[in-house]
Amino acid sequence: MAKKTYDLLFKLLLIGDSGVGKTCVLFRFSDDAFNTTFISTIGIDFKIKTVELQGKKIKLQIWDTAGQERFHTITTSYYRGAMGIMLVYDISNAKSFENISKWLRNIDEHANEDVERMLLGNKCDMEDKRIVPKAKGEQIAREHAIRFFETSAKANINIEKAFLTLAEDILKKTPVKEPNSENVDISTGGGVTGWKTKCCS
Ligand SMILES: Nc1nc2c(ncn2[C@@H]2O[C@H](COP(=O)(O)OP(=O)(O)OP(=O)(O)O)[C@@H](O)[C@H]2O)c(=O)[nH]1
Ligand SMILES: *[C@@H]1O[C@H](CO)[C@@H](O)[C@H](O)[C@H]1NC(C)=O
Ligand SMILES: [Mg+2]
Repeated sequence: MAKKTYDLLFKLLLIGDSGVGKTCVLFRFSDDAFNTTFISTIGIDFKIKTVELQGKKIKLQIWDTAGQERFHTITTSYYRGAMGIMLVYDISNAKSFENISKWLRNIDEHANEDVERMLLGNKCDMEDKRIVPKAKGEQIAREHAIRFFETSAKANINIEKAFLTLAEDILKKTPVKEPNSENVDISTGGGVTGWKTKCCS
């Protein structure tokens, strides 16, 4: 049997208004690149990136949703499977920040109760165009007891840190499994071989 190339699979989701930079944030993380052309996401897309945390190879499957209202039905159907959700606004766009409370309600309605949430104020490279003070972002994050970073996909600020922190927070909540069982598929709970004999004797 072929060995798996990772120990855990985490499913993450990016949400927020159209144009705040969700696709760029993900592209910076997955390909370390940036594009100034705005190509609005149609429906949903995803990228894969494997990271190593606490000696574990963690495969991140990151779903990038379209912010446009007309895709709402399809995008909200992806909330349920997410273990972590990044909620993004644009520090130069007041409306995208006002809409954060709407997106938080969407999470409450459609995601798992124990989903790990994170707030990102993106485009922090545009200090001259800033409308939303950093303190406002910090405040709403505090009110909802979630983490907050200001990021820039363009200038590569806090992008990797945000993803790794979210993955780490999910890892902290993940039950610890028997070590030294590299042939055991611990990501799905299905097709498990040898787990019972190792764990419960
Ligand atoms: N200055 C600056 N521009 C950015 C940044 N991130 C994204 N942009 C620009 O913002 C525009 C929108 O970025 P996207 O990533 O496509 O936005 P989105 O949130 O995926 O939009 P939808 O797919 O429609 O929901 C593009 O023109 C990007 O180049 C950033 O960190 N700084
Ligand atoms: C904020 O949400 C409203 C209602 O869903 C939507 O019509 C509007 O386009 C959103 N704002 C932005 C900047 O996308
Ligand atoms: Mg997009």
